[in-house]
Amino acid sequence: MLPMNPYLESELDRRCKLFRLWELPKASRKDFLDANSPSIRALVGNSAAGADADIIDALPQLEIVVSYSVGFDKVDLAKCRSRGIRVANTPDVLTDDVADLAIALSIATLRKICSADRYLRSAAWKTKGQYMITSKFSGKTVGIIGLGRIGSAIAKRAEAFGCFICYHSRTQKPNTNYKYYPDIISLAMDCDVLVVACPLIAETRHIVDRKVIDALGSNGVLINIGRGSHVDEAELISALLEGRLGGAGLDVFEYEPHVPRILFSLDNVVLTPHVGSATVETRQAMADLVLGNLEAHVMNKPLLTPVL
Ligand code: 8YV
Repeated sequence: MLPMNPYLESELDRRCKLFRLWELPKASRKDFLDANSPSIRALVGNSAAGADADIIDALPQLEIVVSYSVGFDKVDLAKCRSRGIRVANTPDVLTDDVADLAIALSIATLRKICSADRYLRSAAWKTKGQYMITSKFSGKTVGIIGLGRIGSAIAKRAEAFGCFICYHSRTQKPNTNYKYYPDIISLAMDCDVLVVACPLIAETRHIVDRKVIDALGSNGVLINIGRGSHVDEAELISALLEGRLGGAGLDVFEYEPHVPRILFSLDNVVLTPHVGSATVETRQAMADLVLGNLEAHVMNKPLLTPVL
C-alpha cells in the first residue's frame, strides 16, 4: 500500500482512532482485523489500495469508504451498495493538475524534452552537436477518450495550443463542438495525439488495444493519465519497439509500481510515476475533501462528493 499523505494522516490521527493498515505486514493483517474490525467504521483508500470484497467482508461495522482519488476502480461498489456502505472520492480539485500533466506529457513526448535533457547532461551537445529535430504539438489533432471533467479540461488546454479536438465516449456530449467518434478506431486513425482520460470500468479495460494502437500509427502519440489497465501494455511495448507507434507519454502503468524496463531505453517515451494529482496544493485539497466527507458522514449530512 502507498503511504498516506502526511497532512491527511495527522488530521485523521487527531480526529479519529486511526489504524494504519498500510503499515501492516500482510501476514499479520488477519489477526489485526479479527481483533479490531468491530471498531472500524470508515476506510480511507487511494488509487493503489481501495476497498475490495475481502476487506469489506472483514469489516462488519464499515459505514463509509472514502478514496483519496477521483478514480474509484479499487472500490467494490456492488459490495458497498449491497451493504449500504457510503462511498466518496476526491473529484474536481485535481482536474487542473491532471489536465496540465496530460499536456505536459504530450509536449514532452513530441518535443523529446526528457531525451534532450539527457543528451545535454551527457555532454553530447559538445561532442556530437545539435540535438535531433522533433515534432510540433501546436495545431495537432488531439483525440480524447472520455470527455468528463478531466477530458474537458485537457480539451480546453489543447484548444489554446490551436489543436483540433475530437473525442470518444459512451454517448455524445451536448454543448460541445468537439467532433464525436462513436468508434474509437476511427478516432485513433484521425488524431495525432490520443489521450486516455476515462474512468476504469470493465468496459474500458484495454480500451487501447492493438487495433487502436495500429490505427494511431507510426506518427501517433499515446498519452495515458487514466489507469494503466486502460492500455494493453504488452501490445503498447511491441508497437513502440516495432515502430508501429510514434511515441507515448505515460503516467500510469498496468502493474504499478512495476514499469517494464524495456521502456527505459526508448527516447520516444516519457514516463512519470503516477503523479497526475501530485502537487502540494492539490494533495492538500484532496485531503480536505476526504476529511470533509468523513465529517459529513459522522454528522449524518449529505456527503460532499458522493459516489454512492
Ligand atoms: C491518486 C489518482 O489517487 O485521483 C486519482 O484517481 O489516481 C491519483 O490522484 C493519487 O496518486 C493517490 O494515490
